[in-house]
Amino acid sequence: MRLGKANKCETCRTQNPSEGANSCFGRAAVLLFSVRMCATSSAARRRARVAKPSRGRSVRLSPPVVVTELTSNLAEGAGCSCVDLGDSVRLAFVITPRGSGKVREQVREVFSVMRTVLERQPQPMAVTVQTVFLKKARDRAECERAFAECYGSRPPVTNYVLQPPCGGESLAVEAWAIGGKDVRVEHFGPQALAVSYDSVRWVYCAGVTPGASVRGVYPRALDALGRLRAALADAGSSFERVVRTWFYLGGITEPDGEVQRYHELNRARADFYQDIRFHCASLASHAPRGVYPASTGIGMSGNGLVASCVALETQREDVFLLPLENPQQTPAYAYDPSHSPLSPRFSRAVALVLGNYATTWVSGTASIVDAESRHLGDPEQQTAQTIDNIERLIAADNFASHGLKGAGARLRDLAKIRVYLKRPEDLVKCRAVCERRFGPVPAVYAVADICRPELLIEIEGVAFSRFAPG
Ligand code: 3EB
Repeated sequence: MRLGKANKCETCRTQNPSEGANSCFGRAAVLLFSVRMCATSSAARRRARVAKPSRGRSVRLSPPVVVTELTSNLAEGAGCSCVDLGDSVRLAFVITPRGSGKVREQVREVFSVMRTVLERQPQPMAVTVQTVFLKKARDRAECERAFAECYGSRPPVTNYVLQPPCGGESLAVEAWAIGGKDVRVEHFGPQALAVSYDSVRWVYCAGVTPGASVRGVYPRALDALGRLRAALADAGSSFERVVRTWFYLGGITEPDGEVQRYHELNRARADFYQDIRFHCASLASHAPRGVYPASTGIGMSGNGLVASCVALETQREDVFLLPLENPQQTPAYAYDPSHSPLSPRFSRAVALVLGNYATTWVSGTASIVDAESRHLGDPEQQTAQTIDNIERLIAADNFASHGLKGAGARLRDLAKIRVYLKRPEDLVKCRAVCERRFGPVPAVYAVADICRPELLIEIEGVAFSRFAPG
């Protein structure tokens, strides 16, 4: 990635045209570190508002859960969030090299940016899962080789998805790292990995694709779901424990015979989930019916299918899960068959409360009110409606009306977002709305068809907030 002629670093506010991007982001890393150590540091551009009354509310005394640093040396939206959950620390990276050089060099730059930040953490960190957004399918093999060289014997599980970064770059990378006292990472081949600490065990599966000989979207989706189940089993987990899924489907709005490819994915998922009782063990007592993982079902170029998931194993008694629906949206699993003969089986969000913290996975969210698409043809209003939907979904009063008081999150609590755009030309309008509403959050903007042809924008994310039972 190359620096622009007069590229100013937002973080250290220096004119920095001669240095490599790493050194500057390295300074961001120092700040990241110092912000965590000293929550009153004012040097960094932080999203978390510390000791600053927001909209007339009382001063927040506890340190923020999410602290974000963006850097302008990388493409727009690139950056890192540090999520401090006490016993464990997570870093969420979004890195989009600006460069037009060899893919191998771009991967090495991505890795070196991450490594610089990781090495400055006070404890060892491991990259667990990453998603590589690729412009060209033919770059994949080179990308894989380059990452293999970088990570050596401890690679993260990786999704390669054909969703070109909106700025025309060859690739973007979203990656999660974790560290903490007693954090243990186990590898189970290229598609499954487990992280354990404090009597919780996270299992990440990524890059799961159907067998090459399977034909038709329905059989391919069933095959991929079966392989996800096998990957979960390899890592000592099971589908019952899945909290979040992603399905990337080439030609999602195109027909498969007489029906839309997305509808065939929904049919396979509904059939596959038929006998699965999600989270019977660890549900919050007021959990509603329709207990499904949070999910994203999204397009990509080509005609492939990639599936990924996160599962949680625990015996702890202070852990509970809450599937959330949006009061202004029909639950997707209850959509009328006109939208898809078998409805998409997912929850609008799934929140996990663990000790004093809540993690909220926000499903892919679009400009849908009740069950209808809104603001047809208007990318700005679709973006605004989508963000309104997310804000409402994760708000404390929505948690409360699902039976959980003392939890909830705001848009500023999102550690990273993904923004899918059907049309890259909508980027500037869409991003302006996102930046205004979310503040400076690491963000991937990628080109993908949304499952309904009239939808232009879809957004997902993960929020971290405090839980204060009361
Ligand atoms: C919607 O609200 C938009 O099929 O897993 C969003 C999130 C959407 C997940 C899925 C689909 C999925 O219906 C589409």
